[in-house]
Amino acid sequence: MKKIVCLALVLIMALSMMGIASAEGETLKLTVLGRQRSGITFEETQTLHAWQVLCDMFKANNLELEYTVVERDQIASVLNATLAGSDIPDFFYANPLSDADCINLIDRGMMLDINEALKYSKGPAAKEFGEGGLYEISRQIHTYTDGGMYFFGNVSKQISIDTAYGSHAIVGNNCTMLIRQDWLDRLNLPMPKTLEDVVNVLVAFQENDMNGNGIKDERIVIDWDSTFNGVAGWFGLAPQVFQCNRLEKTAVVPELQEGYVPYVKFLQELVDKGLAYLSDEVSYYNGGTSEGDLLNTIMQDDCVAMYYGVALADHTFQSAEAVYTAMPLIQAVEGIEPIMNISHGYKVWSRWGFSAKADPKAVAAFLDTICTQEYAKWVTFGIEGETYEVDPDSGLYTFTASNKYEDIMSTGKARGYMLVIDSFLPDASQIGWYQQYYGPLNWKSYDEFLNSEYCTKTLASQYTENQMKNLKIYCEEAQKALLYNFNNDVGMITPMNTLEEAEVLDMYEADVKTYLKEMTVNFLTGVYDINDYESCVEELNSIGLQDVLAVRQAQYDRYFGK
Ligand SMILES: [Ca+2]
Repeated sequence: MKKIVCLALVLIMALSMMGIASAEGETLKLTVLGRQRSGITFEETQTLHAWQVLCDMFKANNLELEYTVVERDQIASVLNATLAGSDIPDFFYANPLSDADCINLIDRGMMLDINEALKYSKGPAAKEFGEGGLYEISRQIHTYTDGGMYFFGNVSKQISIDTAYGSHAIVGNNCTMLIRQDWLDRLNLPMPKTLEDVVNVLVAFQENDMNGNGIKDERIVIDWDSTFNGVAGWFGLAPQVFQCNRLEKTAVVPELQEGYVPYVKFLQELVDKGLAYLSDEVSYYNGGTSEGDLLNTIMQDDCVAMYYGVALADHTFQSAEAVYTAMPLIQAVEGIEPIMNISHGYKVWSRWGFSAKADPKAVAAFLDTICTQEYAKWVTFGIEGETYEVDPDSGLYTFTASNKYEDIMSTGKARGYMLVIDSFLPDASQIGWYQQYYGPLNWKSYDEFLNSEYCTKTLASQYTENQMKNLKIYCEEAQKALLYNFNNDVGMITPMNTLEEAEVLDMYEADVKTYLKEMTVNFLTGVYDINDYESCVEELNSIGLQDVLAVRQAQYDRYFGK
């Protein structure tokens, strides 16, 4: 008899617990609209272990996501069609929308103020979107004029050094001019220190037929239609249009800077003397783009005397004896300080948003998931023991798998970054945050970094002596130079527009940018005459340059709290 009572009590307790569980554990749902990741399809992604791990992370917060993933080139039209109708997704990749489109959605009451959802956060999201949190930078630029936060961006924290211009991500994107050191040595020539030296060295390389093919083809290769090319930096030109000079807190147009006319004249000299070919329209980057691929192709002819690359480049496309050294900056014009591009170590980019009809509790559960260390590690490193290892002594995370499509599909192993980022889920990469190496991978000065165990042991074991020498030269230059953001500041640090600003940009910016992109090449090919520079500036102003510049400046003013 006693036994039965006990059983009944257990049964009642179990039933009442189930009752509580079902009230609390009601599955929350969100619909998601994103675009196909390049390389791997959504169907393929769903077959991987990493995908299951991701689903489990959301499930642990009682959340189920229902995905609609469209082709990359169709996301803009699908998004616009969807937003015009009634069946709006709860969460979507908003990057293809213009600023004016986004503001329009806010003004029509179609977007959820993320602050409202954060009230339901169980901790991680409230913390990370708050002061000192990882997403603080996103709150800063995505807060609209009415105080609501209707969008948020991807964020990342990289291995970096703190500078007066902000955090400098040191291991990737360390752009520098590189010169054939082995050719300088063979001719017993010193490192060029002036523009005249550069010309003389290039002439000497051709005269002495350094590559031995009987052709005067040894040359500097330049990305002509951009000021993101190293040479422009010698003339103090910002690497991108409307880039922010963080020292003066101003929006800068390189084509209007003091060094621009001397820059064009120097390029003209290189072209006229056959020391640079206009047909070499290359980008700094070692592959992955058509301009980067062209650089690799040219390199196979063993004729690249100088190019804009990265300090840690391995030069696999060059002949085996080629040795490149990072060039110290050249001051091209007296009174104009040369500049460098640096990749910011703490940044935000791209845009995501929730529609007003999304359940704020589900939104909180979503944000609570993506704001965890678990998600950030999954994005950046993947799954421990499968795609990364943690050194038990140093705590250093090492990614051990491959990012190549063929390898992912043959091994079934991938990190989150390759599957969902920049497509239908946000990025929260924190490479410098989770890799502990006797402390976080973040230093107070270049010297501190160069003397760190991470640099002298870990990096030194991964790169050649020459690559490490180039990194050191790069650091020494960065320490002295005026620094600009490697990425486009527009969209990265510019806070949201007002509707009036968005309309000005819609009206003028595309034409202005097209004109600027073609301007330098037009001088070099004789379409324009550099002696007639002033009339080009007048033309630019007549198509709205000053209006666009004023909007960008107003945005930077808000960013800096002016
Ligand atoms: Ca030659």
